[in-house]
Amino acid sequence: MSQPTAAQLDEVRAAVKKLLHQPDYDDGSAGPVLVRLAWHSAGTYDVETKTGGSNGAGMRWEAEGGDPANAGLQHARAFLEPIKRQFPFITYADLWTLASVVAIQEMGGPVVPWKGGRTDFVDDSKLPPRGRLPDAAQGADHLRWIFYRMGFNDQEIVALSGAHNLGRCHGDRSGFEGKWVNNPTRFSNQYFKLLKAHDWKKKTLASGIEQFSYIDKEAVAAGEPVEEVELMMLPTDMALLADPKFKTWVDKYADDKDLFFEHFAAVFAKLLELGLERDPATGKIINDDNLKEGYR
Ligand code: CCH
Repeated sequence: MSQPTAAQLDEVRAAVKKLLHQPDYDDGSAGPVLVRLAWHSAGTYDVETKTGGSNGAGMRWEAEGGDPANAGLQHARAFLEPIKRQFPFITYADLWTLASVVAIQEMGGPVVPWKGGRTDFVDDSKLPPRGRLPDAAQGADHLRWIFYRMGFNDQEIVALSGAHNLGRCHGDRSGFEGKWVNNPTRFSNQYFKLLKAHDWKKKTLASGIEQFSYIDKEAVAAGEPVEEVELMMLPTDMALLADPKFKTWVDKYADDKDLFFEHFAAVFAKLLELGLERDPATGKIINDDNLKEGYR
C-alpha cells in the first residue's frame, strides 16, 4: 500500500482535532491520554538491541498492551478506532503518534514535527519485554537508567517530564491519584513552576501508595472543595527537584516557557522517531523489512 498523501493526512489531523473535545471524559479532553499513548508506544525503545519503539503499534496485542504500565491506554486506542476505520490508509503506528502531536498543538503546545511511514507489522523477535517504561515510585537513578536506554540525556529527561502538565493519574490505572496542575488540558510550563513553588508533602493513599501533595489552603478557606484544589506530584517528579543536574533544567523551564516549548517539541519528535532510520533525501524509513514485504 502506498503512503498517505499530505491531503489525506490533513483529513486525519482534522478528525483528531474534532475528537479531542470529550465532555464526559476526565477533564473534558481526550488529549492527555492520547499523548500518553504515543509516549508509551515509543518509550519501549532500547538503543543497544534496537528493539521497541512506536513502529508496529505492538500495544494492540496482549504482550505489550497488557503491561500494567499501559493500564488505561485502551481508552486512548478506543478514541482513535473510529478514525482508523474512517481512514484505513493510515497505520495504527502512524495514527497514534500523529494524534499526539495534534493533541499537543490543540492544547496550546508547540508544533511537534511528525513524519509518517510506520508499519503495523509486529516482528515477535523484536517485541519489547515488559518493564521498559518508568516506575513512578522510583528516583533519579531509575529515570536515568530508563531514559538513557532510549538514548536521551538529562536535559531531555526533564523536558519530556514537562508533559505532566497534562492530564491526571487515575487510581484504577496506576494507583496514583490526581492532577499535576489546575488546568490539565492546557499545555504550559506550569508543572515546573508548581514543582518549584510549593512545599510538597508526602501523602500515603488508602492503598498504601505514596505520592506528594499540595493543598491550596487559601482556596479551601474560600470554600473550594479540597478535591478541586489539591495537586499532586509523583516520586519521580520530585526526583527532578532533588537531583542537581535535573534541577538546573527545572529552573530553566520554570523561568522560560518558550525555551521549554522549543526543547519539548524537539525531544518529543525524537521520541516518536526512536528506532526509525530514514533516507535523508526522501524521508522514507529504510530499516523496516516489513516495507519490503509490502506489509503495513
Ligand atoms: Fe507520565 N505518567 N510518566 N509521562 N503521563 C502518568 C500520566 C501521564 C510517569 C508516570 C505516569 C512521561 C514520563 C513519566 C503523561 C506523559 C508523559 C501517570 C498516571 C503515571 C503514573 C497514569 C494514570 O493513572 O492514568 C513516569 C514515572 C515518568 C518518568 O519520567 C513522559 C516522558 C510523558 C510524555 C512526554 C501524560 C500526558 C499523562 C496523563 C495521562 C492521562 O490519562 O491523563
